[in-house]
Amino acid sequence: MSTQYDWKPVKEYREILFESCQGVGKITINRPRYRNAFTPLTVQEMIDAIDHCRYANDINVVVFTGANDPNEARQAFCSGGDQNIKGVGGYVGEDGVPRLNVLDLQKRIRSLPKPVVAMVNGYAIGGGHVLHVVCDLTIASENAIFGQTGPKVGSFDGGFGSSYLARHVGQKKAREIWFLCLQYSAQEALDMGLVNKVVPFDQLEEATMEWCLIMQQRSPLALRMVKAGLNAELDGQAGIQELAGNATLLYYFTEEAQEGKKAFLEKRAPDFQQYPKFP
Ligand code: S0N
Repeated sequence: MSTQYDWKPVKEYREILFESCQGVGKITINRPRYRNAFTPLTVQEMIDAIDHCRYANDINVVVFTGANDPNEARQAFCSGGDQNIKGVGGYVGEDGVPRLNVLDLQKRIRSLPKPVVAMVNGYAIGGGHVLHVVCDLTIASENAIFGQTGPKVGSFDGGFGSSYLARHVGQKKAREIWFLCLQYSAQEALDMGLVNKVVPFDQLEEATMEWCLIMQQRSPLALRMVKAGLNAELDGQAGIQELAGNATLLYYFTEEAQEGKKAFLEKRAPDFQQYPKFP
């Protein structure tokens, strides 16, 4: 994909690219030879990059995408776990230990207090499909293709990959997607509410950046609270913990909260009654 943006490298990795431009952090799975299938290392690197985004004041929105092979007619966003290294107990890392660390990445995407956008430039299949499902927004190019393969290749994601998918497309459609393992065009994905927007391939990055820049004109705290609220509705106790944590953060900004701390340090009883109670 050609770019008109001045992407600057943030950190060097082996299997991903991590760049930023205009407040947007872009994480690109860089294994086009394997349709951007992920290994434990790819996932570990994505976790490291998204953790960086969490603390970086100059990154307000995160974009996930896949690298293109310019010699290939077909492009991929991500084709899920690398089947070459799937062993007993998970995907075997360079240390010889099998693991399923993509679940940790999913949790981080959902709990990042900043919007995360999947910029889907081709196949989003298997765990690669789940990756876009857990992102807050999905913008797809017209050539994008979506689908799960788990029951065809000996895996499944009964977590966010199923429950959150069903929240997007409904229970019947989610069961169809998982039980039949068919592939869906970008237009079909749009029609079923699986993606937010479909654009021509050569406009994908521009359309994604346009939305990223609009979101950066909105209140970051408001976006953070809305994301936590939308997550909490689905995530049970863990979701409530996130939402409540954000409420605590806001409470710390109040004089009422400051009074508690001040009274403790001044060795006196706190006077909480001096503060207004909002009906
Ligand atoms: C993406 C597809 C549809 C593209 O088809 P196309 O264009 O015909 O290309 P191919 O010729 O098939 O592929 C080109 C080369 O790339 C290799 N390749 C493609 N995908 C993978 C892959 N996932 N792993 C390893 N290699 C891959 C091809 O082999 C080919 O190489 P050469 O040239 O040497 O032949 C098509 O490629 C496709 O269907 N790919 C497989 C999709 C798939 O089944 N993915 C795995 C699904 N499972 C998961 O993702 C696990 C989910 C998961 O991680 C998880 C979730 C929850 C809980 C735990 C886990 C966990 O297991 O960790």
